[in-house]
Amino acid sequence: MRILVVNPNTSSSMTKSIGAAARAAAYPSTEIVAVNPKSGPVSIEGYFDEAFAVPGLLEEILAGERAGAEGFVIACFDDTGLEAARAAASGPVVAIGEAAFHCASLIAHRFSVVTTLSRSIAPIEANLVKYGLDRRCAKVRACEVPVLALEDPASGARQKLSAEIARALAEDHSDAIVLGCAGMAELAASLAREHGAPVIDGVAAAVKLIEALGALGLATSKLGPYAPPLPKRFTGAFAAMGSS
Ligand code: 5HY
Repeated sequence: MRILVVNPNTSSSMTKSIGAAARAAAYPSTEIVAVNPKSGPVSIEGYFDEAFAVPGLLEEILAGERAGAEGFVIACFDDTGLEAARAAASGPVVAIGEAAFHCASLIAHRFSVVTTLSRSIAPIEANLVKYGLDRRCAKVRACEVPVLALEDPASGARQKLSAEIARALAEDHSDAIVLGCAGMAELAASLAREHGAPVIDGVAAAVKLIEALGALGLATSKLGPYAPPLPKRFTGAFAAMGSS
């Protein structure tokens, strides 16, 4: 199976670490192709960045579809452009937030999410309500580490993240932790050992769910809101996205 993993921000170094985490989780027979758009924000922190990341994400999804990708992972924790991507692609599309929430709810009574900055909390809380999983989430917290600081070992990011996880386990009565950023993927295993609790990374969770859907022969239903976009003219900067 070929899975396209799209990092919706334009940080190629982050795409590299996300691709590595996806390959580490995938079956050997699964081909992982990790990409990011050329245009858009270098990191996504809040609604404004998210809005500008969507067109680039959809361009990558459509290019992946033309290149034969059979499954798609949206590797940004606010599940950037998920519904539009499901309309655009024929194969299954799973976003890392949704994947992590579902996996957490299968192995824990309640989970806490630890994301980057406070401005990222509201979009995540809105997604939990949209997915009907808000009752399983004890709290969405921020460790106040900017997304790109996660890549800098000298930033103290891991310590701040670990300290917020300790507070979540002590105060939220949750019995699992969900990492709230794709840039945290490679820290999941060591943080789980350190805290003696399940720590879930959405990148790995999404790859395994796409493989499972593939094995079940399931793809996005095209009977309802995820039906292919209607052919129409697009104008200006997005003229290429349209079809007559
Ligand atoms: C992410 N931003 O996973 C989100 C995390 C966040 O660029 N990749 C990003 O803070 O919303």
